[in-house]
Amino acid sequence: MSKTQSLRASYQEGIPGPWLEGSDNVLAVFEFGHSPLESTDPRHVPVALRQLGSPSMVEVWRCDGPIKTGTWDRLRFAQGEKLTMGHIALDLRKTGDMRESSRLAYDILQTYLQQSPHQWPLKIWNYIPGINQGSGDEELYRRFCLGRADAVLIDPGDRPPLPAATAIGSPADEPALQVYFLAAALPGLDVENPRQVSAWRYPRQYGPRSPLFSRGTILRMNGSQQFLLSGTASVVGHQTHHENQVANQLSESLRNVYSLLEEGYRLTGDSQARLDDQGLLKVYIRNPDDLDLIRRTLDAEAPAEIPRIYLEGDICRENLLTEIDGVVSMQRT
Ligand code: 3EB
Repeated sequence: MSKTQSLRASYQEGIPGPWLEGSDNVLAVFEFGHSPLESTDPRHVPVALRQLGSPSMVEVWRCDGPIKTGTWDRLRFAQGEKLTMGHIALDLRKTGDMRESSRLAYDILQTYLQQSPHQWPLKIWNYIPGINQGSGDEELYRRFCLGRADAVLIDPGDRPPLPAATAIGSPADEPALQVYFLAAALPGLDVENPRQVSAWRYPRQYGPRSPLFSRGTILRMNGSQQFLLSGTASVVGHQTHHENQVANQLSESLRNVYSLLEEGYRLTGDSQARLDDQGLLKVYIRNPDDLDLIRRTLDAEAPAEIPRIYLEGDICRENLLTEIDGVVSMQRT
C-alpha cells in the first residue's frame, strides 16, 4: 500500500493566482518565464526560464498544513508541518559579481536554516543568469561554484549529508540570481550514481571548486518515500558524452536517472522508484529548436504517465545540451 506522499508536486494548467488564494496546504507555486524579482507572495516563486511547448503550466507543491509564511533577511519562505520551501532572488546589479552574490545567497540560506525547525536542505535549485559567460575559470558557473563553496561550511570528505541540486542558466539579461530549496527536520538519504563520479570529486579541469551536491536524495516521511533527483545530464564518469548530439544526450541522461533510481532501491532495500503520475520531470533544453526531438526521445524512453515540462535553459557545461530534473515516487516492494 502506498501512503500519501509528504510533498505533493504537480503541474497545473493556468496561472498562480487561484493557488495562492485561501488554499491552506499550498507550500509553493512556481511560474515560468518571469523574473524572480516579481514574486508577489512568499509562496509565489517566479522562475526566469521560459516554458517550451504548450499548454502553459505552473508547478504546485502541497504538503500537510497549516502553512506559515514569512520573510527572513532577503529570503522568503513557506513552512508546513514537516517541510519548508524557501527562495532567494538577488539583484545582480546591486550585489556585485557572481562569486560574491552566490556566497551571499548561500550565507542567507544557511543562516536561515540554522534557526529553522527544518534545518536540512533536501534539494536546492540554482538559476544563474548567463551561466556560460566568461571563459575558463572566469565562467559564471565556476564563479558561482566558488561563492557557494566560500559560504558552505561543510567538508564533503567528511561525508556529510549533501542536498541534491540543479544549476541551470537563465537568460543573460535576467537581473536576478535565484536559489530556492526544499528542507526538512531530518536529512534525506543521499544517493550517488555508480555510473558517475560524485560531483564533489570532479577533477580540477571543471573549475577551482567542485560543486557540492549529491546525485539525489530520498525524502522519507510518514511511511512514504520520494526521490529528489539532481539535475542529470549526459555525464558518464566525469566526462560529457555525445557532444553535439542532443537526442543521445537525452537518452544518456535517462540512463543516468534509471541507474540512480536503481541505486536508491539498493540502498533502501525495500523501496523502488517508479516514473508514474505521482512524480514529475523537468527537461531543460539549451536550444529551443531541439524541443521536438527531445520530446520524441523522452516519449519513446520514459513512461507516458509521468508529467513533464520543457524549459529553455543553459546547462552548466557549454557542451551539454539538455538535462533532466524531477521528483519520483517510491513504492514499498
Ligand atoms: C553535472 O552532472 C551537471 O552545480 O549544483 C548538475 C546538478 C550540475 C547540480 C550544481 C551541477 C549542479 O555535473 C551539472
